[in-house]
Amino acid sequence: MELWFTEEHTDNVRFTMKVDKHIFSEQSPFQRIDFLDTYEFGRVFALDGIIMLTQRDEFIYHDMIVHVPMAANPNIKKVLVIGGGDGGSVRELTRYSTVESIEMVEIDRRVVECCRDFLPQTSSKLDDPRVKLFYEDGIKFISTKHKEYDLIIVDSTDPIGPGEGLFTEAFYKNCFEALKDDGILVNQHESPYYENTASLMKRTHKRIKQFFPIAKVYQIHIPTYASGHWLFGFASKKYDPVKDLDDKAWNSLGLETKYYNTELHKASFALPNYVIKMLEEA
Ligand code: AAT
Repeated sequence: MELWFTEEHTDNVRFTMKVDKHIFSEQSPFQRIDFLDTYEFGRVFALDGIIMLTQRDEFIYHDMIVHVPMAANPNIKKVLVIGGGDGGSVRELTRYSTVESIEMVEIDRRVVECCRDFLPQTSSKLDDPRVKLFYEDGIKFISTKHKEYDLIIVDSTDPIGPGEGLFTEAFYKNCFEALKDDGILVNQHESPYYENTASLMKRTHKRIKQFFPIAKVYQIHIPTYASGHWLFGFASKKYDPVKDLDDKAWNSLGLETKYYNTELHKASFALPNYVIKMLEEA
């Protein structure tokens, strides 16, 4: 018998992939955790039936959530990752010898434990000596911080379930407080394409731009996320992600990346007209 995994992208659209093997399922105190091996995308990690990452296309997400801010300010030393329990963002951050401290706040300890068991591809650098793990709600964690971080990466689930508070005004205000005077906030910013996520992405932009003098979005192409067209937010107190990009400085680091390059960095901030309009209306 054939086994297929289906995610509902909208009430009228479904995305289905053929499963080679069911690996693991568990209901944690926060969410349902699943790991599956698929023919096309390798190992798939899902929370509450929504794909968080797949082995084949996670490089796109993690390259772009990390290397874009790191190239915009080469002096980033202290980083906070909120969510991201699979370890993919941390893995990319550890490649910079200039980064001195990486704190990761993941609400669900079981996500980290399961990814250590079933996803070494992303979790392998969680034991780097610069990394400190906290199993707490990121919303609460950030509320007591003041001018501590050069970069905050919000690598979160969608705003349904435990990730909901990571998309609120109060949370973005606290991120602003927690960042140094030249700090950068990058966040998972939903998709502009289908109405269900487009409304979330507009609302998110509206909330972030209230607090940050520079608030932009940039795009990535992820085959396994709804519509394949996804956005990250880049909010900053000082650095403009395109004008302040020092191509030469980043390229001289000699980091090998499968998706990111400095030309794509600039190009990813060029948006389709319908997305520009949505952001203007937000
Ligand atoms: N690296 C890509 C994977 C993710 S997973 C996002 C993580 O955020 C999950 O492990 C979840 O447990 C954690 N999380 C959710 N809410 C909170 C919170 N309040 N505090 C800390 N961690 C939290 C991102 C996938 C994006 C999917 C887009 N469709």
